[in-house]
Formats: sequence, C-alpha cells, structure tokens
Amino acid sequence: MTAPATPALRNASSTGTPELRSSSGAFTDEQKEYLAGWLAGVAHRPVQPYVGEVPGTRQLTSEPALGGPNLSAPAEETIHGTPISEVTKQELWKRELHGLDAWDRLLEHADAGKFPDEADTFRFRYHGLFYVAPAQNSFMLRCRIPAGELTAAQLSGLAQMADDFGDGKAAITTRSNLQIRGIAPQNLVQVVVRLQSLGLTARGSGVDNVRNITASPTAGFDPQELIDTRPFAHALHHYILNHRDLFDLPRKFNVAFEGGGSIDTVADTNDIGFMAVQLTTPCQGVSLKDGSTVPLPSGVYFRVELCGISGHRQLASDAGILIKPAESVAVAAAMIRVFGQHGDRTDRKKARLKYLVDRWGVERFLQETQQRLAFPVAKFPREQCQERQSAIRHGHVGAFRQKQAGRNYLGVVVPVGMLTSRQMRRLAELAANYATGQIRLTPWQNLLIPDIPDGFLETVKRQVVRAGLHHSATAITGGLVACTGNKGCKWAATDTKGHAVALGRTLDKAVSLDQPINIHLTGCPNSCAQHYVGDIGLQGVKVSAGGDSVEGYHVVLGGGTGPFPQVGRQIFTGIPFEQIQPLLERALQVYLARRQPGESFAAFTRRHDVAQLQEMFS
Ligand code: SRM
Ligand code: SF4
Repeated sequence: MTAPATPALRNASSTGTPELRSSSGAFTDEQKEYLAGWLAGVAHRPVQPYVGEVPGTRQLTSEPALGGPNLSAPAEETIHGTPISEVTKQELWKRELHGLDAWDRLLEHADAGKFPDEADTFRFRYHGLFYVAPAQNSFMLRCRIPAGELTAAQLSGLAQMADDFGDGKAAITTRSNLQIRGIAPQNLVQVVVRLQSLGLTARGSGVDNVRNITASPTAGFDPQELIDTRPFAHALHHYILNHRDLFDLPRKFNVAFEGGGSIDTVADTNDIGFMAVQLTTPCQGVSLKDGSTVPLPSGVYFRVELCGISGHRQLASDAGILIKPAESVAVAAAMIRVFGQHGDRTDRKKARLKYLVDRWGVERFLQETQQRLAFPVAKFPREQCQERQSAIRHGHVGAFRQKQAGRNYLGVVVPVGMLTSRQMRRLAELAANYATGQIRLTPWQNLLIPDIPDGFLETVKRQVVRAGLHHSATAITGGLVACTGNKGCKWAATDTKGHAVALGRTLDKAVSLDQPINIHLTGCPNSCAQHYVGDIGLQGVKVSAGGDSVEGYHVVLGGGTGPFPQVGRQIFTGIPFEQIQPLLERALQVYLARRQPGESFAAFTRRHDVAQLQEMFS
C-alpha cells in the first residue's frame, strides 16, 4: 500500500489499514487538525512561501563575491553559493546530469548489460540501484518503505522479485526497509518497474537524499502510543517524492517519527527526530517569528530533536521547540531545505546537518527554518511536557496485546534481517490468512505481524518456528543487528552478518539472560548498524595476528537510544573475531554475577570506568 500525502485521502485498504475518515463520511478530529495545519500554510502562500518554493533541481547563481562585483571578469558559477571550483565531484556529477534524469542511462546499461562508471554508479543510486563492486559484481536494490508498512501482497511480490531478479533473499535494514541484491545489469529497469507495480518506490533511497522515513513500528495498534505516526511518515514521504529540490541535498538526511509506542524507533540517531509528548494543560509558547505568545492547547505535540549521526558519535538533541503534529511535514521540509541551501558542498565528511548546526548554532538554524514557514513555530521548554512512556526493551520480539481488544502483534526474530523468498511468502501468507494482511518492518532488522486474533496466536507462533524463524524475547539472537558486511559492502572489514549469527548461536547456549540485550555489528566506522547505541557494539577492523591480517572488532559497551540514550564507550580495541565470543561470554557472566538487582547490562557497564571494565572482562 502506498499512503497518500494527507490523512484526508487515506482509505481503508483490503489489508485492514485503519480508515481515518469517520463512518459518517465527515472528517475526524485528527483529519481536521491535520487539514487546519495544511491549509494554514497554503492560505499564507501569497504572503510568504509555505515551506520554501525552490524551483528546479538546484540553484545556480552568479552572485557577486564579497566586496562587490568584479566587472572585469565573469563571476564564477556557484552551486548553492559555493564556487564551482570548490564543490565535490558528486556536485559536479549532479550538475552534469542529475540522478533523477538518468533514466536513459539506465535503459542503455540494461540494454547493453553493462556496469556503470563511478559517476553513473552515483546517479543510479537516485533510483535505489546500488552497484556494489568490488564486494559483488551486481546491483543491490534498496526500496523505500515509509513507516516500515507493507501489505502481505507487497511482501510476496518482493519475494518474487528476489527470485526473478536477485539472489532469492532480502535483507531488512536498520531503517525499517528492504534490500534485494544480486541483480544483473540487464534487469536494472525491470526491477524498478516491478517495484512500482507493487505500489512501492526506490527513488531517493541512496546518496544525497532523504532516506526512508521511519515511524514507530507499532503505530496504530500500540496500547501505550500517544499518536499514530504513520500519516506523518507517509505524508513526508510523498512530499519529498513530489518536490524535486528535496533531491538536491549536499548529503543524506534521516527523519524519524516517534509516537511513544512500545518499540523504540531509534529516532535520536536521525537528523530530525519528531518525538511525541503531551501537554496536560493549555500552555503558551514563544513564537520563533516575533517573540509573541503562541497558545498551546492541551494535547499531543512533537518535540523536535536535531543532528543525530551515530557514526560521528552524536545523538540528536532537543531543539527547544514544540510543534503540532499537523505542522511536522512542513517543518521537516523547511529544515531539509535550509540544509539543502546551506549545507557544505565542499567536503562530504562535513556535509551533514550536524556540521551546519555546529557552524551556525541551533538558534540560527531555527530562524532560517521559521523564515520558510507560514505559521509561527513555538519555543517551549521540554521540562514542561509530559514525556511519552518508555519503550519496552525488546518490544519488537514476541507476542504483545494491541489496543484493539482481542488482537495481538507478534514480533518475529529475523536473524540479522535476512529472509529467504520462501520465508517472505510464508510470513505474507500468515499475515493474510490469520490476521489482516499487514506487516511492519522495524529498525531492529525484524518484522511484526499485527492484528492476530487471540484464537490464532499460538498457531501463528508455531508456523513462524516452522518457517525457520522464532519469537523468543530473551534470546541473544533477538537483539542482534548487523550491517551488510563484507559479503556485500566494499567498506566492510568483516563478515558482520556471518559473525553475528555465529555469536548469537554460541552465546545463546553459553549464557542464560533474564533481560534482553542488543549486540550491534558494523563492518566499518560508518556505523550503519549503529554500534555506538548497542548494549554491546562491535566495529569491524582488520587486526594483525601472528603476522596475518585477520577479521576483528573494536568493542564498544553501554550504548543506548530512546529512554536510555548514550553513545557507548570503546572498551577493547582490535580483538580478533575468534576471541570475541569468549570475551563477551565473560562480560555477560561477570555482569550476571555482580549486577545490582534489576540492573541492565548497559547500566552495569555505565557505572564502571573503562579500566574497571577492561579488568573485569579480560
Ligand atoms: Fe549505511 C553507506 C548500508 C543505514 C551510515 N550504507 C552505506 C552503503 C551504501 C555503502 C556504500 O556507500 O557503498 C551500504 C550499502 C551496503 C549494501 O550493499 O547493502 C550501507 N546503511 C546500510 C544498511 C543497508 C545497513 C543494514 O544492513 O541495515 C542500512 C540501510 C538503511 C536504509 O534502508 O536506508 C544503512 N547507514 C545506515 C545508518 C542508520 C540509519 O540511517 O538510520 C547510518 C548511520 C546514521 C547516519 O545517518 O549516519 C548509516 N552508511 C552510513 C554512512 C556514513 C554517513 C556519514 O555521514 O557518516 C555511509 C557512507 C556514506 O554515506 O558515504 C553509509
Ligand atoms: Fe558497509 Fe560500513 Fe555500512 Fe557496514 S557500516 S554496510 S561495512 S558502509
């Protein structure tokens, strides 16, 4: 199912997605609020742009240099204000032929069965097609699955695509998304067309774009959520797809919507995290626009957290503003536009939102955002908001009751996110036959089957196990997250997925835990599997052992997101993989023996210093 841009247009689907229009056909309160925000922006349009109107793909200006124009020489062309002689090669590739305009190149490569050069490799990623040599001489397709929401028909369609064009498997990613790999150049166009026939797209899933928009995986059926975040994730997804300037960023951009449900959305690792909170009484905020008072009736709002970038060891922090959920798409679009117009185009390492905000400060960034909005954004202290409830540790694994009476969701453990096409079809059948045909992918590289009636729950559990998967919450395998690793990614120093599975198997036998634990493995410092926020994080490195170079890991401990945010500390450096399992086993046994009552592994490691941890676990 693709969700339309506004809740007002969302209809019930055969998959049981809840209908947002009331049974009388009138708008629900939620719709009215959403539309009020939307129309407020449109109504102001002639006076001030709604969320910035930037025509075309990029702005090429010939502004005079500081100190006035040099009339004797033509001014150097610029890209978003950066002289062309200073921009990165990727900016030049975009200027020569933007990725969105590379369809003919795709046709040409498919016809000739040929692989792209470096510039076209970059361009093809605008279509979700990643040429992944030298790790593999083939393409990987990365979809976009807003809010991780799939229908059973889409999941089985993706299984068929994996069989017809790929290697018969798919991987769930850390952005609640799916990747299929092993695609030959001959199938480049067919694979994109087939994906679209399933009502999905891959547009903008790579390179300098806003990546898959994530939302709370249990949105819409979670007993503890403050708000169903799906409409906002879908609306932003469609807003981006339909605004070309949002495909012209200096670098990638991540947005997540956290509705306060029982599964942590990992929103604080995103460039923008919208975090639901509540005002229990009417309050007043201060307008960013002119300092006037902004009335804030009681209800649910989003706090806005900015600049998470876990590979750079930074979690997002609160920007001091409170926005109505109906304003979130406009605010996100305005912020992305500020980033697009002012982000660094000269150095890819500094071309993320964090570095713009480091340079400017949050206040200026917010003022620039405000200038692109027709409504005032309210400053409001976080302490005066009622925080959402904490997520349940490993709420993504096992059976949980929904807010709908007699319904349950089952969190299925998908080891390191890898599914065979057979398993995909089986899961799709289970969702369609025993529930309402919905599937939710999570950022924990697993999936949920929602809406299972009480009477079918045990059957579905049994069938999941028969499909070679499981749903056990305290098993270590339930908390494994691993990036693609050296079987598919050229940056990887290690076989992260293979090592994760091996570790899960041996540690599950060796240690009996009564509290869930996460182990995140990334193959390089890019941190695609967020090793800095795992209870245990492993970052792949080459290690020299007895004169040989072997695969090993730096060991990071005590990270966390959501209710227990912390960037983990590196405790051990360059440990060969064969020593990792005994080391982690020791660490977990020491923790079990010396912890305080009820203490989690992360809390235990956080109350010791690095030297103490090294001494205890060595
Ligand atoms: Fe990532 C690059 C895989 C989530 C930080 N990431 C890559 C590439 C495309 C390698 C490359 O440049 O050729 C990897 C493709 C491997 C392959 O063939 O499968 C890759 N990243 C992944 C996925 C598949 C890991 C996974 O197994 O789940 C995740 C796909 C998410 C999605 O569906 O969109 C994935 N990557 C992340 C995350 C987490 C997130 O987005 O929530 C991060 C950390 C957060 C962040 O924004 O930095 C992440 N990936 C990176 C970076 C470092 C970016 C930086 O500015 O520091 C790179 C390198 C780059 O962009 O140049 C990178
Ligand atoms: Fe590749 Fe590194 Fe990302 Fe792993 S963390 S997928 S090795 S870029």
